[in-house]
Amino acid sequence: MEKLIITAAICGAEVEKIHNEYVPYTVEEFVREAKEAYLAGASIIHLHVREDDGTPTQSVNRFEEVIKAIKKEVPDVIIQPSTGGAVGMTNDERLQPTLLNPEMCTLDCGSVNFGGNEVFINTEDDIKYFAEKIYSRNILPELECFGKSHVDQVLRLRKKNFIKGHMHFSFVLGVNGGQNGEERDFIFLKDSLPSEATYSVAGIGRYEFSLAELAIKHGGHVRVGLEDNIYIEKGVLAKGNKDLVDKVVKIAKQYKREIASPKEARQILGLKEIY
Ligand code: KMH
Ligand code: ZN
Repeated sequence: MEKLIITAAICGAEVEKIHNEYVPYTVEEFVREAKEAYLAGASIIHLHVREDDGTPTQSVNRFEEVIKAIKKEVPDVIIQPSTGGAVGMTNDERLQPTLLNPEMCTLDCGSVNFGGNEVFINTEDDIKYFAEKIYSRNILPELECFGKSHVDQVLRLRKKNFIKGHMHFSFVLGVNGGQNGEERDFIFLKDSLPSEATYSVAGIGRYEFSLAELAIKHGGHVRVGLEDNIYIEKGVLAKGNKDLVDKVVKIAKQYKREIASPKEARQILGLKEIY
């Protein structure tokens, strides 16, 4: 089996320090969380940024500041900025970090009730607009799917050539409003992909480690992090993103799945070798 790519989603736009004190807000905190996750085995950092007071922002200047500081400490890690941002942001606001030409970024592939009563809007025209900007900046999109209808949307857009090149999916399962993250949900989604595609799973809350284990067993890749889940086990808060990555590495060892370095992750995803 391919080596395992671990993505650390270190911050998100919703979780706050009142939920887990290790959620990063300041540049120093971002560097700490990214570096420790990398040292634990993460080759990709899925990145949202915040103002120092915790307010989510898609400001290109803030992304630049945080990415530069992380890269100074861990130059070879793959940075994957979010273009999802937070619910309610405009498309151009969300797209700002792509102006920095990162290697990867997310592309959200459908709308979903988010956390119950909010709606995370990604219409077909929105997806086409994001895709056009992302490909024109030579960025590999991670195709974020909150359910099966989003996978179907990607495959329809692929036929019309709006989605190009290597397809790397991320199944984000367990959002209140999206698809659940039970084994049958996972199997349904992974079996819907063309054989040449790669995928990662991000289980929200209680689904984080059960989905990680399924992906490890079936040859997929894994995302964990405080964006998705703040607990290392039921009722016990994780002491930072590294705890969550450590736990995935332990599960991978049980299945004899080796962990991919950033260089190996680039090979698997078809990214240019820049280190
Ligand atoms: N914060 C969510 C509304 C992404 O990063 O692309 C969207 C999100 C998806 O987190
Ligand atoms: Zn995100």
